[in-house]
Amino acid sequence: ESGKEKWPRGEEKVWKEGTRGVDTDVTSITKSIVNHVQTSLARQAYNLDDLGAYQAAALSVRDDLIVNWNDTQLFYTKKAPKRAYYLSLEFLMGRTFDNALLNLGLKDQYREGITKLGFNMEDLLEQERDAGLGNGGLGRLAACYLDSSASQELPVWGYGLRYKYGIFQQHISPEGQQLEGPDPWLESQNPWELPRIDVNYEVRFYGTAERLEDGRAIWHGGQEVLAVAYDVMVPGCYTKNTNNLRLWESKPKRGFDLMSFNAGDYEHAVESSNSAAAITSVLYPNDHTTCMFLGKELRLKQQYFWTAASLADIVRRFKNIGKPITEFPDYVAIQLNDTHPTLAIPELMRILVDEEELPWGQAWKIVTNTVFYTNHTVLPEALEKWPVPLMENLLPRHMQIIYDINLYVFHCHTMFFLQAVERKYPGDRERLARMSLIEEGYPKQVRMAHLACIGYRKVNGVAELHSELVKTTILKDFVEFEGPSKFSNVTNGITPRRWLDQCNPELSALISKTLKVDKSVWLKNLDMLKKLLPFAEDAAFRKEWAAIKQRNKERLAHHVQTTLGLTVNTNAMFDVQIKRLHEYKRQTLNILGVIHRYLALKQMSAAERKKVNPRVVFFAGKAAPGYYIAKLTIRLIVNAARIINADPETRDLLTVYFLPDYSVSLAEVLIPSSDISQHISTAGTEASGTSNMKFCLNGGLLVGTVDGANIEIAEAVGENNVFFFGHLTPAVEDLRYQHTYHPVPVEEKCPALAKVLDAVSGGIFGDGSVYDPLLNTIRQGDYYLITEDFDSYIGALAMVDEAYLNKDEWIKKSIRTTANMGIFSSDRAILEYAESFWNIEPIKVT
Ligand code: B1H
Repeated sequence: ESGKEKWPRGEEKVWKEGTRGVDTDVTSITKSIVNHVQTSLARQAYNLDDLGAYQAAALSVRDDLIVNWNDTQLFYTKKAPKRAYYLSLEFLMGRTFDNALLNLGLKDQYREGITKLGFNMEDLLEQERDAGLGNGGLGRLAACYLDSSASQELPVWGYGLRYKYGIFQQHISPEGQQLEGPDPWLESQNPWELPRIDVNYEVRFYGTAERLEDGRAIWHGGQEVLAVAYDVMVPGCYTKNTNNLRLWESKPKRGFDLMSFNAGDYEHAVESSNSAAAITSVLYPNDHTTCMFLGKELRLKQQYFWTAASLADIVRRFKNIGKPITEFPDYVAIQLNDTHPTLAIPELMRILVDEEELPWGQAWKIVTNTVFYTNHTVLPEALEKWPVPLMENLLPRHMQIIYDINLYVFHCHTMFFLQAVERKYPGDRERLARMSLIEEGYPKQVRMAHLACIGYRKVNGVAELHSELVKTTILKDFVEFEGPSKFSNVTNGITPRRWLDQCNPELSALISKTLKVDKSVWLKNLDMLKKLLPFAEDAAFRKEWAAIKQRNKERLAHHVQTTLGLTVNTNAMFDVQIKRLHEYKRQTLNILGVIHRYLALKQMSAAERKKVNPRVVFFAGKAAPGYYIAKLTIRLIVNAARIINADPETRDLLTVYFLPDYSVSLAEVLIPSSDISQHISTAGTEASGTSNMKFCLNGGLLVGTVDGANIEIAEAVGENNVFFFGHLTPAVEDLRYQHTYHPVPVEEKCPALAKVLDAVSGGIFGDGSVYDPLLNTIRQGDYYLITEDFDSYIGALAMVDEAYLNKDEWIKKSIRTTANMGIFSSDRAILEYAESFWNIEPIKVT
């Protein structure tokens, strides 16, 4: 008897008989779908459309996920291992249905069942709306890491916000202007989440913090808001392990503020319930642009609401284990995705000091052993700073704690922070001012990255070059002060499940067939792709490889035809740049290069044109709604495309498309079709980039600057398989200095570019003056060094054309690129976090 657990309730046999498993045969699957059509949707075969069929099929898959999710959570609770929590304000999940089917290994069975029910799988997949709860790379990285954690059977949960509106929908006006529309993605039911009304916490804002004699404080008054949990199931690939992404929704604590209701102030009562709901209403679409923090109280509210609810939940789950609070770091690791959740530091201090009544030093030790910080950018405008008056008003207790950390924290458990700095660098007032958590000024501001840097156990960048830059630029003082051991690198990764198996099923099948290995194996051991290398020499294999690329191009062309009504030349080279619009990413360089090509084509004789390699250039990406220059770049692309595509002399050789409303799902169609993709940021500005990895994994070649993860990709695939150009990072600072203090006119610096600028200003794409503000950023100052890199950029594209002439060699390059991309699997990245930071281990759910 002993050792065997007691059944908790009722008759064990009856419970066991009632337990549902995962349906794996086609008959059970169709039965389950029909059942959902009839009971969950209350519909029949007579009145079922694609959307209804998708919903029923999704509910059926959801049942399977819930079975695995439930078993996983019970298993984790019983084993009580150390867990890691990934706090991210963004999770750019995209669609779930296809991913879940593939990870469960049920796609073929579902396809058969759906066909039998008279529907088409591809049509149903198109019914799902993207979960667009992120801006770009940072949010998609979080989603890839969740997939990898589950697939590698790591006990990791994500924490984020359940925005009612995801990233805005982008429309393009007839004039070529970006217009923003809301993204009410929850309007049709979301089958992938479980509302957990019973899991909720109260979160306080405003009020007053009264210090007590013993160092604690009482925070009272103000406004209380309720955080309610919604759990999103995250299935691992070919494993039962199904992790959890917990998203918080804000609700008024009481539907109405009864006091003001009784006082006859109905309007105010309704207002308070509105403002509570507003917290998780909409994702901020600003990416890393300026003015992110100016007066954005709601954004700070989002950040605190989410960190407070998440920490309360983490502490509660830890307490259930029954260990003393001092052992918190042995059971919990918290990874902060950028500085957005830095309030976790003062909040955990508040919990430990004010609620758990620990002495300050002990609390600080726990915090600094639990929390890890990933930096994603060195662009100065993206470093978070919050005005002290705003913070003092909204979070009075946290402001006290931040001041205390600055002045009184026992740094390295021996000294106060600023005092320690002072002792190490006597009399160096400037350094003290530079390092302080508070930036002097009107108003004073809290520097979140500095708080992150002293409150965290490890700080990492996201690619080798970027991690070096973090150490030598923005956090230099801290590295000098503490030594380099706290600062490290984990190069980003991408999940090969979505970014190869799901988006490029034919290539995935070819790889399995060629390696004679089931995809469930190589998709989780991506280094096995290396075994493709010898097949680059195999002509039959190359033929299959090229045919798949061609069919992927046709799939994209079909998509463009059906969504935009445009016909794409699939005999051309496909050249793709898809990412947020930002000056540092230099879409402007790309479009000016396109115009340069167009002008050159116009100059050619018919005979010369015959030798030209046809090219189709795709752009997609959103601009922050307030980012004027980025929006103007879109306008230039759209209007240039209109003229170029309509030119009968050149249109067989060059066409340009701006595909509106870029999303994860659109990326899944674009990426497998590319021959080349462009990652052309000014050296030292793109921390990593992750789409570069996705293109290369799918056998697209990279055109890029020596920046971010491009460098490591080139190391992995061989420099002869990438097209590099442009100045290197160490030159950038000097060049900028020259442009500011010894400017040379574009006509002299880069005549080829000057001609292009003149053509645009001269009006070949309509009123040229419209683009003056954009072109002037190049003519004057040229902060992102377009004039410096233009000639070598055009040179790199010429090398691309030349290399493409030899189709056989080109395909070899493509195969070798894919074969060497294994290390960019997010499985590798997440295991690095697990082993070197979090100290957690895989546990397989049985
Ligand atoms: C990245 C951001 C970012 N870096 C602030 N920083 C945001 C900053 O809304 N905000 O406040 C949103 C996003 N995003 C990207 O992270 C880098 O630019 C990429 O180079 C990198 O690949 C990606 C993932 O590490």
